[in-house]
Amino acid sequence: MIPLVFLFLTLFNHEVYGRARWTEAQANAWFQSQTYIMGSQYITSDAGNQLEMFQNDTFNPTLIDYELGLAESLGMTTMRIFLHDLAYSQDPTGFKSRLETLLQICSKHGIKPLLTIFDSCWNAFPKAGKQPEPITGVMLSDIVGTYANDARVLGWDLWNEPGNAFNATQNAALEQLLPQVFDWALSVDPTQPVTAGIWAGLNGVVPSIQINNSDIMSFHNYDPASNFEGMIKTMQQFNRPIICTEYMARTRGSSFITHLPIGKQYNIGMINWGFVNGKTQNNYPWDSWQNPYTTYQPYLWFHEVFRNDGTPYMVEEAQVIKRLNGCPKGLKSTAASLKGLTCYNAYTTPLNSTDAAAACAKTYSNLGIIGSAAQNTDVINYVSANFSSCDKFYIGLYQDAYGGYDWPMAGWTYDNSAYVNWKTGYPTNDTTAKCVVLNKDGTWTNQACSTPQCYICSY
Ligand SMILES: *[C@@H]1O[C@H](CO)[C@@H](O)[C@H](O)[C@H]1NC(C)=O
Ligand SMILES: *[C@@H]1O[C@H](CO)[C@@H](O)[C@H](O)[C@H]1NC(C)=O
Ligand SMILES: *[C@@H]1O[C@H](CO)[C@@H](O)[C@H](O)[C@H]1NC(C)=O
Ligand SMILES: *[C@@H]1O[C@H](CO)[C@@H](O)[C@H](O)[C@H]1NC(C)=O
Ligand SMILES: *[C@@H]1O[C@H](CO)[C@@H](O)[C@H](O)[C@H]1NC(C)=O
Ligand SMILES: CC(=O)N[C@H]1CO[C@H](CO)[C@@H](O)[C@@H]1O
Repeated sequence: MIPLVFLFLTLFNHEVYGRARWTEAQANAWFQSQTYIMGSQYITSDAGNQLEMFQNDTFNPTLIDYELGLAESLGMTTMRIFLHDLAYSQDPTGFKSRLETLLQICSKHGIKPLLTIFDSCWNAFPKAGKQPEPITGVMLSDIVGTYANDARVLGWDLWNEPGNAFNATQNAALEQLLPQVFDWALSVDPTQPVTAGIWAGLNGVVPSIQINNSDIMSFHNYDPASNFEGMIKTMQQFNRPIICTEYMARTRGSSFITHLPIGKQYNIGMINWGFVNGKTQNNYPWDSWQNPYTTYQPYLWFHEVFRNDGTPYMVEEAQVIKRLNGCPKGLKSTAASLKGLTCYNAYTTPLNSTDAAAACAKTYSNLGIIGSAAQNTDVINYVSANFSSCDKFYIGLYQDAYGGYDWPMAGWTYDNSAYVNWKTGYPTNDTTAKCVVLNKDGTWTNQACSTPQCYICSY
């Protein structure tokens, strides 16, 4: 028989408190069921802040659809999106209908957003001074409650950088409010995790509240690789999944190329600050408040993945991001490779070699580069199984001005120790046959570059 008091507590617990903080096992099981969590903080490039992004007059679903398409093209799986308490309180119904539209667009692009509710950095203390609690609690339980069972939402980042730029009075209020914020979120029994990122060390009352209440751990770090790795190790002590919810400030030594492989190695989620350059001007460093960069441009962009025209700021970064997202919709070869290129996509619309190379470049790839016999076999198996309509495919190898053969990567030229798999009698010494195709039997032959063929891209 179930003791009455236990039954009562269970009911009480469910009705009033929603759910408890996940156990470590629950949190880790959740993490393992997700595809690799990688993405950017996202605000539409035509908005200067979240209020503009979410207000009725300036909400722009067409642009969101285009920009999240860019995220999808890099294989990103999440976007960290700040909501805004003012946009909500002006018009809760309208705000939620726009949030619904946003979630539909996210879902279309395979993006599960991490929704961020409150912010110490960008807004003032929510409704500072005058009874913040009721407004805060209503908004939280309404928004989290509306989507508590919605698989389109990755999780709830309840408060961005709690205490950043707060004075002592505000901090004292925060110490009272923050535990309630977690309680309100859990009161509606969300199926997603709640978190609030550590941003200035683990010591102090506020970080302690964050650590003790988060289902999954999250942190911000804009430091070079060794410090970043140290922070991951520090966060591992809690035995819970970890997401780095802010990094990437190129001039501080925090970049995609340095940090993404470390994040992947430790299997933590990776979300950088900045996506498409626009009205927030996140390409400028933090000192742009004092130095507005009106007379010269920064020599290296601080944040952002894409330029405003939709091209990546650095193609090499786009390639690294895409590759670490696990070769979306293509072959991931585990065989020995050249320059770490392991992902392949084949295309069946015949193009001449110049146009094929340009088509690859559009997906942040090179015309196929094959680095070993095992990789050649992987590629052949992949195209035979999936692209049987083509009997040959352009790869990137081409005859240079001296009659040698090169791969199409800057700074890398043909060397005789590199793997080749010429068909007997090839390459022919024909100066009109400077491009190379991979044949169905795995051999390579050179031919005219103008002939339209299927082609393979790699990155
Ligand atoms: C919201 O914006 C749309 C398009 O700009 C407009 O048609 C509609 O009337 C607006 N709704 C409200 C409640 O202001
Ligand atoms: C702290 O900041 C709040 C909000 O800006 C302000 O109202 C208050 O006077 C400040 N308190 C102190 C002690 O500076
Ligand atoms: C967090 O949990 C630790 C260990 O249980 C405890 O010592 C600490 O006081 C808690 N922090 C807060 C702010 O409650
Ligand atoms: C092409 O010419 C090079 C020297 O120029 C020669 O070594 C090679 O055997 C020739 N290949 C063929 C297939 O005739
Ligand atoms: C490929 O076709 C394009 C036009 O689509 C043309 O400009 C280009 O010169 C062609 N390249 C070769 C190698 O034939
Ligand atoms: C992209 C694609 O169609 N991949 C398929 C290629 O073939 C293998 C083996 O049949 C499938 O597992 C892939 O899904």
